[in-house]
Amino acid sequence: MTIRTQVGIVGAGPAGLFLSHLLHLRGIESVVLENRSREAIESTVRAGVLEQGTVDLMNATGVGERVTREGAVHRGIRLRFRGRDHRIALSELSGGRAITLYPQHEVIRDLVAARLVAGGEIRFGVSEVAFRGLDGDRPEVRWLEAGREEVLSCDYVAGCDGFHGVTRPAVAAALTTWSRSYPFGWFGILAEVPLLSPELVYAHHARGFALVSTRSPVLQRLYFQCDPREDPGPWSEERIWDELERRLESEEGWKLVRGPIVQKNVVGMRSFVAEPMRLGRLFLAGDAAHIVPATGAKGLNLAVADVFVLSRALAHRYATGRDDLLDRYSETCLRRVWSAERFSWRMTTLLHLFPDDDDFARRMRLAELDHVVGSPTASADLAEGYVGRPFE
Ligand code: RFL
Ligand code: PHB
Repeated sequence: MTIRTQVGIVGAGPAGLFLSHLLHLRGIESVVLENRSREAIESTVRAGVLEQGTVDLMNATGVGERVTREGAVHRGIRLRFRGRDHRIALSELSGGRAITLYPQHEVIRDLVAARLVAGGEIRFGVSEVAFRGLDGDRPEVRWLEAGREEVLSCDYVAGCDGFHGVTRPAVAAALTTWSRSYPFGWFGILAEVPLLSPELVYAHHARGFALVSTRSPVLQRLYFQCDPREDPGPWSEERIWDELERRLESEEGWKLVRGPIVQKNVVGMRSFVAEPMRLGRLFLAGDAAHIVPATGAKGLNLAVADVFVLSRALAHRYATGRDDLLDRYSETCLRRVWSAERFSWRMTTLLHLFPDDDDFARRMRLAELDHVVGSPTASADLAEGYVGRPFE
């Protein structure tokens, strides 16, 4: 069966769902194809930090009610090293901007609900997504659903299917890529304990990096640097808490509170960019086109910034028949992408231990940290990168 739409979107992550929502608000039809179930995408734990630009866009487009009510606005972060905390006053140093702690799967729930209420079409549980005619005027997306082959005939295709999706590989021959795998991963846990800190704590310790984040007043998210191949299975709760306690040690009376660990996993740390982000009528957006290590908390925010640019360019094309904004899509997005790549790489190298560090490298990292918290200019530079630039 062939379905006709204006924009075919592969992937119902933040990029795909936000794109579909933004296009709808501009009167453009889309169909979203997602290989997982609605339950799966609405419960997978990933990001937590939303930039002000992301929250502003949610509010401006009618999906900001819950993030405004339930999200926690943070106006600073703490860098902890040599057992002491140093506050980076994000808002004071960035002209009043702030970050909001609100789980990614709640953003997904808000967007899915908004799309379905507006009559939007999201096909869950599809498989074998493939493309035809991506370099022509009428690209097609084909897939299997409940054992049947379906075809979407569209004007444009958006590849929003994340780093492990099928869209980027389908055009790989035309792309130039840059990447770096870091020699460590993050061991992440969700724990049922009360708030551990009023602001996020990024800790640099001789045993490696650790991070205290939050999901709600009763559920906390913590991470510590580990071997990228670490198997979280054998780690007992006690061993996890012992490791976190060591790395988060404080001379200032801060105490780690232990409690039940309800989830644990290990994620890799990678930087990756594919250029260009547009090939004919195919547009790549979000993790399908670029990955940042999680230290800078930028991935979801970059995905939203991409589709903001794309929705505006498509709306301009449909309204005027002109291609100029679509022609500039890749270049416009890549400026922000490379800036976020630089920031995330810098935060990662500043805070982690690298296996080949010698004593001098370790000492230099401490000198860098002293510089970042001691120099108002360096603190402001970090704050500006962390809160992110407005989307416009
Ligand atoms: P996603 O979220 O991966 O969504 C892609 C969707 O496409 C589907 N899919 C397919 N559908 C159909 N056919 C196929 N062949 C398909 N293949 C895949 C997938 O099922 C999925 O639903 O990509 P998107 O939309 O580009 O969004 C990117 C963000 O999810 C990602 O950048 C962030 O999670 C990164 N990230 C963070 N970003 C932030 O901005 N702030 C943070 O605080 C933050 N913390 C994090 C993070 C990522 C982490 N992990 C798990 C790597 C913390 C962690 C631990
Ligand atoms: C998170 O809460 O998951 C989180 C917070 C800060 C980061 C990365 C992830 O830098």
